[in-house]
Amino acid sequence: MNLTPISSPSVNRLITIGVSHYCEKARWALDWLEIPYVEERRVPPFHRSITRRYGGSGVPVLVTKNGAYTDSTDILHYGDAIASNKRRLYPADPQLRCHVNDLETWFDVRLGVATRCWGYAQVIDDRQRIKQVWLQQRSGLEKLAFELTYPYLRRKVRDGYAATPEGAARSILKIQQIFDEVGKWLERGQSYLVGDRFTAADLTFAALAAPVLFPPEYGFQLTSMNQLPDKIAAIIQSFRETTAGDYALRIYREHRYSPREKLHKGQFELVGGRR
Ligand SMILES: N[C@@H](CCC(=O)N[C@@H](CS)C(=O)NCC(=O)O)C(=O)O
Repeated sequence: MNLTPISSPSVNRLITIGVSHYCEKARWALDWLEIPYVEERRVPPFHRSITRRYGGSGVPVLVTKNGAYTDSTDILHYGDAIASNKRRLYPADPQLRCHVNDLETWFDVRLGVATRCWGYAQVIDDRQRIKQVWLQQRSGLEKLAFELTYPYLRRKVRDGYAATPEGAARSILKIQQIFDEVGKWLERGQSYLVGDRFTAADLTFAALAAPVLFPPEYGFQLTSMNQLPDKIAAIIQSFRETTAGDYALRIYREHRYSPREKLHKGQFELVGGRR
């Protein structure tokens, strides 16, 4: 686990790129565990001037009074260890815990990388659409910096994430394989991936699958389905209709916001007090 000592902030700070699904994973976990934090959204590549201060490069980074966590999995483990509510993301049983850890790593390394590649391949060459994705509610200065650096950013994303038509085609196959595998487990009749309750494995699958599902409860405003180009909407619809896609959307509906937050936000119904 990466933990960088720092001077103590009065409130936890979550540094993110708002749209990032790894950031969504961390944001969801903190919401679920009811750990207070303030999200600080940055526009790439300007997040780096902050994340580097804490010993990381990418996002999410969680800055706490105990130090800074520079990886989503570390953030989940930290949150789980300090949460005062009873909603643990990792089972106490060593065998189940080990299974959750293995699935989380698999989704982090395979699914998250593939869905990001596919997602960026759809938008990175379209200056207006990438602006909608990156510049929501950002300052004039960041908008100006984006305009000046877009050609550089575009190249970085294309090269760094293989976000090209060929990369996207390869990624779709990988995503389908993972969805098929997860679908097979679920078709045995289980409601969750490990044991009989919601864990970090379910959260990670749903968050990292989000770029091909567009869940309405995603913790950052995504383009609505009817504003997406038909070709992209059709791909998303086909993933939504799979067993694994349907399960991830249910996990979002039932577990993305705590009942208290649902009431507070006023826009989500309380689902029978179910966690
Ligand atoms: N394994 C890392 C992956 C995080 C990651 O890939 N973050 C991307 C955003 S999706 C990022 O920060 N990219 C910009 C950069 O690396 O500077 C985690 O789970 O936190």
